[in-house]
Amino acid sequence: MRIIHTADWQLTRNNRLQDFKNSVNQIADAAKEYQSCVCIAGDVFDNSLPDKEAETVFAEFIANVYPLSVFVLMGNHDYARKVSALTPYKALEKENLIVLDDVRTIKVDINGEILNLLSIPHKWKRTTPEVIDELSAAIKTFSMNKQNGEYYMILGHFTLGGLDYGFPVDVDTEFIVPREILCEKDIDYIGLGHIHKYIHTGNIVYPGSIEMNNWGEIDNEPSFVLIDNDKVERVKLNVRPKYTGVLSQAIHDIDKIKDGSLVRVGITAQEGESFSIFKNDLTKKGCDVIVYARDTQQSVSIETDIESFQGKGRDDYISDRVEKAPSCYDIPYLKTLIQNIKVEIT
Ligand SMILES: [Mn+2]
Repeated sequence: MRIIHTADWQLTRNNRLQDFKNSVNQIADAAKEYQSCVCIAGDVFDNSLPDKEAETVFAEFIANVYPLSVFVLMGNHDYARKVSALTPYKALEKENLIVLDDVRTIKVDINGEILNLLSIPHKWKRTTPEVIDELSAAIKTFSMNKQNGEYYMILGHFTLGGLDYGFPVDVDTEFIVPREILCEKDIDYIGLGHIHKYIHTGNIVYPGSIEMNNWGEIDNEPSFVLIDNDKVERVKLNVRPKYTGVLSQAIHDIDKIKDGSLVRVGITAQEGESFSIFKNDLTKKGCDVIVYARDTQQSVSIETDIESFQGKGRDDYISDRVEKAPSCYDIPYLKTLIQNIKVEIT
């Protein structure tokens, strides 16, 4: 039984969709090479109303790997109460595209081997005792009915309780599943999504996202997982290099910045001229450059890399970010800072 486990594609129309598509293509190539099915553990789309560009990447992937089976689970980004991002795909009733938007078990024949899947989509905004009871019962039933020689896998999109993720988990707003209910010993593989970095503990795996979604993820190397019977292998994706730093440091690091990198630079209102020269150098190296506005005195930074956000013009986006800045910031001051930087770099 060969299975590719991936998650958190978060496809959306932005200036980085090509990077994501590049990763999707590597997953398709691997699936075809290993003749494996593909399990996407949630958040294939960035939101419940995916744009045409994002849908095209996904639809092309399905066509590309045909007739290999693709199981796609609903995550919190795909989720909508009535019609989710996945509902139209479910309506297709395609044999090789199985949409999992509910807690249920399915049994499928994959090249003569039997795969049993229990799906746990992200339908709850937070953990309640009732939900945990429901899931616990479903997992128990699933593991108790085990047939010899068949493969048993849970595909889930949630935060697994009790792990140290390196960032705080808000228990009031996160859907957290306690590890104790997963019946780990009785399940062959527990394939999760939602946490954007590779985590492998026991037979529980988060494969990580397929590209960096935001700059907080710069150190998470994107990957997917290839399961070949008992063997579980992490496969790192070949993604473009990234660099982030304030302008003075970035200028110092110019030789370290690899060709074709995505580069993010923090600049102050006074640095416009040196930034222009630096940006020119980077462009020659085939890099894409985005900036964020910063101010040394107030240690303020406002993202201005708005090309990566859909549906809003650059200036609207920046104004919006400034308006919504935490109240500890001096809003009129921020406006002036942004305005100065815009004048400096355009
Ligand atoms: Mn998620």
